[in-house]
Amino acid sequence: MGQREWGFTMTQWVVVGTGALGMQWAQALHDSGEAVSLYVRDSEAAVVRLQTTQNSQVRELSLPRCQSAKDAGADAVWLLFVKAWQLEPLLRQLQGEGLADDATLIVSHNGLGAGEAYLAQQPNWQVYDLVTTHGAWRQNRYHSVLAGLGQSWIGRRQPTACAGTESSASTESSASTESSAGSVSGSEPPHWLDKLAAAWPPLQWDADIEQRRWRKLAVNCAINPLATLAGGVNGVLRSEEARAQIRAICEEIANVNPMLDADELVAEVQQVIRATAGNRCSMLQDIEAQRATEIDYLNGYVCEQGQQRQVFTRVNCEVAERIRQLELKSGVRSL
Ligand code: KPL
Repeated sequence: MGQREWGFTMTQWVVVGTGALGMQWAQALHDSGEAVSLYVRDSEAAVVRLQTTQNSQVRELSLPRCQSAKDAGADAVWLLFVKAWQLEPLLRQLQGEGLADDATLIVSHNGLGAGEAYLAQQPNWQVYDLVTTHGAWRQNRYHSVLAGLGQSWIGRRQPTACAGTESSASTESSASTESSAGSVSGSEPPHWLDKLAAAWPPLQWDADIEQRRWRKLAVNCAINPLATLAGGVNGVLRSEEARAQIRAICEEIANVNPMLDADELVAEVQQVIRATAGNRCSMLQDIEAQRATEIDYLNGYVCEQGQQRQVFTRVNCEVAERIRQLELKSGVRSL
């Protein structure tokens, strides 16, 4: 359990990085009276100054910098808002710095498959997945702008429906062990959930977070690469041609994961396109900023899973290849 003071359980939250959503969660936890620090590696300062904008109102926030995993204390709850490809190097870094053997980690990124094999080797880590539909973008390194309010779900990490059986078994065996900061079983919410939910509602416990992650995967696989290839805001995907591509992507995903229904996925994608019609998706922003995209964990992941299971995923494979070509051109991927 977390540190107890006068009968209350104190939770120490550590937000990793200064991604747009991480900064908004840090602000929300701070506003709700929680002890939050920020893990940033490229600064020597004791304090990190952030700005967050919501409804055109700019707010300033100073948070203590967590200098290494050891500083955070064994009971800390880590919020990892990173790009999918940053996850594994980050976990290795934290572990090298002395992250607690039974650390509590809340992971939030687009896609599936990131750091999966590595996480499976840490049976005592308490890993939770956070899926959110809040939208935010970074005005600069330390300034996050909230683009739209959404909702969030969190659940204990279960083996990916399509993950290999070895890693599944070791993750399952850890799901029923008690942690210093986490829950006692895979389907029971941890003691800190209410605080997180109070900080930025609505946030719900989802005992089957894996299926929600797959649904978000489908939304990202349909919108991100297609809007990026079209070079426009998400609203460009309302064309007939885009609708046909979206359907093909969703059908392939539903074939890889038969727990999903292709019609429901298509409807969800169309609803997100309507709600974010004026936004430039994160993949397009990455390409424009000459950053690596998350394609390997989106359509690339679906393509790989299709090949492993001998399920037809031609459209996802083609789309992944076209985005990789863009990355090659901009020099963020090498052959
Ligand atoms: O999450 C998104 C992203 O840009 O990564 C979507 C849902 C596609 C909205 O832009």
